[in-house]
Amino acid sequence: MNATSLTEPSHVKRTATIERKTKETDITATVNLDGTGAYDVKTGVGFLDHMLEQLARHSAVDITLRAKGDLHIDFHHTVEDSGIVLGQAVAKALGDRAGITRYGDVHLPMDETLTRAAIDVSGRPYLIWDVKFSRDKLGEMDTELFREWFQAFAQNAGITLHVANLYGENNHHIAEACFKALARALRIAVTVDPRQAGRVPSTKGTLSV
Ligand SMILES: [Mn+2]
Repeated sequence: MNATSLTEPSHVKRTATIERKTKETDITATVNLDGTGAYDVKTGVGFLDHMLEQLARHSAVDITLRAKGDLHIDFHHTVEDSGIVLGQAVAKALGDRAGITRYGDVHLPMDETLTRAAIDVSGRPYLIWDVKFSRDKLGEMDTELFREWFQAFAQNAGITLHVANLYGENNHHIAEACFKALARALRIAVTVDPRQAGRVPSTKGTLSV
């Protein structure tokens, strides 16, 4: 892969598919980092579908995801494993991470709610999650599962991710602003920066997971 091709994403397919099957879930995810935000998401958890559709739409990363999980137990495995598989797909699509912007951050407003997200596509997984909910459930989904999804995604995508809800009242807005903030920060961070000229944006020379 030469530097010229890396500055022109149309010449480098940054797509990946991951399939993962356990006794708890069976999940397939495909991403295209240079997409238009197209999505086709079915997890069996309505609120999670709504969130992952927001993630695709606002990151401009195309996301196809199918999950069959043990929802008769609860939503925990399906939510967490969806984060794992989507994170792995993003990591695979990033490849050696050469030429990317690497950092991205955003303040994302949604009516009365304001949420901040900052990303380093570092190869060093880390999540700071400073988000509290005043309700236990949104729809049928336990609000404690949002942290599980973000932890799984950050860990498997190989990104450092800080999410902080600065203020807000409505729990639907608080959750949705987290996903939209991730989307916008991710969009910036994974975008190919022509000034990197295909170099890995690190003085260490590697951002591999
Ligand atoms: Mn909504």
